[in-house]
Amino acid sequence: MTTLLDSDQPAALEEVEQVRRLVTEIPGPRSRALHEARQAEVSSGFGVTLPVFVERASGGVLVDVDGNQLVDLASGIAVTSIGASHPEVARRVAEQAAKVTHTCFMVTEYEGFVDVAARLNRLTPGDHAKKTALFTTGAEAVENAVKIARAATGRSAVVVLGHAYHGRSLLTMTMTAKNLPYKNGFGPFAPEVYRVPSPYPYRWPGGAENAAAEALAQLRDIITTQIGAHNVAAIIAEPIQGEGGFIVPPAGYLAGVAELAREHGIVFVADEIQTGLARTGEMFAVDHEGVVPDLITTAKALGGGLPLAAVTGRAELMDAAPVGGLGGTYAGNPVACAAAVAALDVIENEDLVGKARAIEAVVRPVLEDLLGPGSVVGEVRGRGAMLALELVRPGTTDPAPELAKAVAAACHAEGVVTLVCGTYGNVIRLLPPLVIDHALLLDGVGVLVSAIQRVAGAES
Ligand code: PLZ
Repeated sequence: MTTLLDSDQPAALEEVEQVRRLVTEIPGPRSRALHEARQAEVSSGFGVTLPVFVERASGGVLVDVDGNQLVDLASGIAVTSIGASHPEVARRVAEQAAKVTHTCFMVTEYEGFVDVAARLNRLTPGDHAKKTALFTTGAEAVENAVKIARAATGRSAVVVLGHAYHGRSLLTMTMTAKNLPYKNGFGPFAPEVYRVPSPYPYRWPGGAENAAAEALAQLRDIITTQIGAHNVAAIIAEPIQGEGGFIVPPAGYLAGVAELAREHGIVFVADEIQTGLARTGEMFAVDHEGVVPDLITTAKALGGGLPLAAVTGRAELMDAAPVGGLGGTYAGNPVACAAAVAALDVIENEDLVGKARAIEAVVRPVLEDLLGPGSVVGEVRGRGAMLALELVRPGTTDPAPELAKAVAAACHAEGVVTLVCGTYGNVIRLLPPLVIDHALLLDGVGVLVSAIQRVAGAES
């Protein structure tokens, strides 16, 4: 029998030509049949952006069961930053799985867990002493950051932003801003979660240029007069808001939050689950502003496609929970840790920070060409390989979610996987693998641009 380890050219490692190629309509007949079968077996609570069944993937291409090759501008929501099924991840996962798949780190230890922790302690901003705790999903990392902040401060209140997304568990959906589809019908919610306005420059009532100062004044006011600063354990913010619409905070906002937190002994947590590990053209999005959070949550790109999440931060905070207070059966699973070591090697050795910047340099001008008076594109924003277009009714800032839906559907029909996000459902976001071939990237973006032009034409 041939295994992945002793074959010269294992199927999973075969190169997929980095081109878009459609051989059927999208979704094709086999995908449609499988999707129908799925309807009978799988909870309809799971939505799907594009009902295509993927058989394999490589770099920036997804190959479906009908043999179509799709351009991946989503990376499974910012996960496969190093490219889909990276050969180095496949190799180390196979090696690790052949040795030991699971012990539970709380029962007996293994090196991979410590290796990943050490890498994150070194990579994250700040030269203070740091420690890391590993978990499985992003929501768990956020929950544990809150537990750690509460244990360290002896306080209970948690401050989050408008447009925030932090997960789907009880605490993290409470922290998430948007009702539908994340919260509706799932309450009652967790107590002691307080929301402050997010400085959304494009939509800030006082104008983008005043957003940072005014939002900071509101944050200070709410914390001191409504909650009581002495009751606040943590302020948690995504340094670029992801699901909420790729909202880049105005310059100075994050630094102001960090300063306010320091002033009052509040733990400042940066949720870098979507933005972290090279995605935005810095190793962490807070690095764009030189801000050093007390705790940072990571997941997604960390595991190179396997489920792994982390909380990294000041050693004295990370040690505040009692022994046995943190953990989980699968937390920091050895196979996921092996994948993470491979992913971190690729991120560091292949200059994925530089690659994210190169993607912005190539894509941003193409997207900005769509701006102008009367355009359906109200704003182009984001950083690095986390870029987005906010679609509006021409001549206004009124959100146009149905246009975003139509544009995404047109892209999907032509084999380009794009995602919609935003509180108003009107933002098209691009999250390509950072290693994507530029010809493939421009092909995908070209399809997006013509879809927008078509939809805009129909609109006017
Ligand atoms: N924090 C900033 O972006 C996950 C959500 C997909 P999990 N974003 C994708 C969906 O609709 O469920 C995310 C994030 C930020 C936390 C999370 C949660 O990470 O691994 O999905 O739990």
